[in-house]
Amino acid sequence: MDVSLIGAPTDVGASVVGCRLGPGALRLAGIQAAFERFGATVVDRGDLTGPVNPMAPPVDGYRHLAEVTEWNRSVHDAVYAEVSGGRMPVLLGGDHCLAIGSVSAVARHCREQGRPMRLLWFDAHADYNTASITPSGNMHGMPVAVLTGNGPQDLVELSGAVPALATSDVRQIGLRDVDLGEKHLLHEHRIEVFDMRYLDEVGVREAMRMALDDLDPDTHVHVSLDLDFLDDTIAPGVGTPVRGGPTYREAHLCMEMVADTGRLGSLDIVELNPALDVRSETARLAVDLVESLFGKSTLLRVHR
Ligand code: 5AB
Ligand code: MN
Ligand code: MN
Ligand code: MN
Repeated sequence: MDVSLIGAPTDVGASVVGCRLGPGALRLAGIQAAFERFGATVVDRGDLTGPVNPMAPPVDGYRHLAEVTEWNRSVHDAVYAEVSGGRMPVLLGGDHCLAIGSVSAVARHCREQGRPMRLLWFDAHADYNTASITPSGNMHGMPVAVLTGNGPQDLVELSGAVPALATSDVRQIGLRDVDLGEKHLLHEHRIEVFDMRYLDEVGVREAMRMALDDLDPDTHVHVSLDLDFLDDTIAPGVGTPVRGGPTYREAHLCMEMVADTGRLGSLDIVELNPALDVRSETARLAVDLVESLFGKSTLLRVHR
């Protein structure tokens, strides 16, 4: 597997700043070596550049729409170049608005190839807000809505088709902080959500089995990993921490089960906020999870 690292050092989509430091912190924590330990060949494409965070209030329901659009165009182009060249793009965020660009690029590629796609959205939040229901105007709370066709035109059209992906291609895992307006929309649009209550009731294994069912042999799986998916006690270095998330082992099991499909094609690691991290714990945990995603737990021989 040929992996390409793409840094996007910005927090234009958030109101808590610090995610702009994410790519550097992930590199320092050894992200490249983690891929290499499990047989990947890695090229680090360095960091994209884009507008600074204007720290401005929202306008018509969107904070920093012009800047968010510009960053996502860059992310889209960089991710598309890698994935269409047969490589696995890994986006080092940055805040989660950047998944609009990365997932749009992957969706464009899959459409061109006639391949199905599955988006696995690991997050404490649904990121399904629109301009009319957002409580904050922060665009890192909107990417799933934009990707499925609800949002500002330039971003909704980024993949070259509207919507970039069907609601039936999305699985959300780990949710536990969903705004009331989002709940109504998720329900209305029938998005498949495996929230924390569901994980508690049926267990991570069964929930992941369901999230990964019916994969075609050539389905491209995209993992969008918002680090606030993890319980806040093990991942303090995020801008919007939420209690009651998966434990260390539960999170690893999620990644291990994705690895077992053999279909991982692209990855976002987002929302790391090194300014809020404690001794790089969260960055190092992200690196551990990457190892599981690349098959760390797969034994060559099972002794019975
Ligand atoms: B994240 C909130 N729903 O829209 C909003 O971290 C939080 O990418 C969004 O999941 C969190 O502002 C966005 C309250
Ligand atoms: Mn998110
Ligand atoms: Mn989140
Ligand atoms: Mn966040």
